[in-house]
Amino acid sequence: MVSKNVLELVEEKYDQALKNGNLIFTETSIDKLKDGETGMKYHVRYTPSLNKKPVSGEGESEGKKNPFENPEKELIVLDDVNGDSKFRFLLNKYPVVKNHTLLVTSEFQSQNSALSPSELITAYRLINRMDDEDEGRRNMMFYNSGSLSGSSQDHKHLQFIPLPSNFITLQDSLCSGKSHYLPTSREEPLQNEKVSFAHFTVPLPESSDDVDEDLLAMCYFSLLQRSFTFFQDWAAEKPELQGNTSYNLLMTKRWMCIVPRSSTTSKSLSLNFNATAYAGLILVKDQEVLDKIKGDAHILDTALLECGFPSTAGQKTNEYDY
Ligand code: B4P
Repeated sequence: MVSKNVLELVEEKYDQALKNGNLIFTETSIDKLKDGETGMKYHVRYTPSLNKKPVSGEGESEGKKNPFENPEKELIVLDDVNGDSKFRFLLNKYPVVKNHTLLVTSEFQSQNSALSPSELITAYRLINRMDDEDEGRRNMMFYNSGSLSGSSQDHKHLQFIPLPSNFITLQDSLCSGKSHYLPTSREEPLQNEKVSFAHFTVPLPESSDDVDEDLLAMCYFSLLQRSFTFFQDWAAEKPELQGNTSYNLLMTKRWMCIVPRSSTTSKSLSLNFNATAYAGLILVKDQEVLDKIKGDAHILDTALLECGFPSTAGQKTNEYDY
């Protein structure tokens, strides 16, 4: 069971690690933008200094090491999250937002593997413990899976970031006022009709008492199934990418969403996206790119589609079923 005071532990550990230089926080400036055509809101973070961060698997030996095999003890918040030696809970060493954390498997597992029911419920419980609705504190978990998902580490890790206060994500708007249901061929996952990229979303139950590992696993697999339809069609069109099943999973207490991915980088914008981008949280390291986005926020919708697949809003499952 996830300990009750986990948020306190995260904050204490974070302050200590920052003070002692075990964690490298990068300052960002933020522009709040809205795409007038789709209504999607964006928080665009700009940080030129992140260009200097070591790239995993390249260059120095530090970059090649698996950081989650023997994590730095100064970053460990919980060494054994559930008392079964399966998961550790760590601080992100290179955050751009305070209290960015990671749930990592204690033994190596591939970042390409599907999430287990126990990983899903552990992530949900962590969110539940760290959220405080009265104070407007909400967290989002994301899982970048597959080589085109924006992931840079192969060891299985789920990430948690506090959402900006009062920020309404694409998925929040979709799920507002909707009750939980499990997608079937009669009732499709939600997608915003104006947004161009596929983003299969389901509302989760209001009360955490109604959420268990079976419910989360059923939601996850029903959304994943929709994504696999694209990969199957793709095998015929782009045989070089056959077998690549990259996607982003995003989850808050209110919803779960899966975005199938076709590329890490938008060519039109020269910008990399991970899961956070599909909730409207964009990280930009280049001034020229930032200026373009500020000139017309709608170019983000096009760029996100380039790295995803076209939306199937309004189509029935049997029209595009796996
Ligand atoms: P991945 O899934 O592999 O990759 P990522 O989050 O896209 O981050 P990436 O490493 O590619 O960095 P980027 O410049 O895009 O996650 C690996 C995670 O492990 C990362 O969080 C990484 O920082 C962390 N990590 C690496 N070495 C570690 C170590 N020794 N100990 C503990 N953790 C370690 O982005 C830079 C940072 O900003 C990343 O932290 C990223 O997650 C975060 N970020 C990106 N977009 C963001 C957004 N829109 N809002 C807030 N944060 C964002």
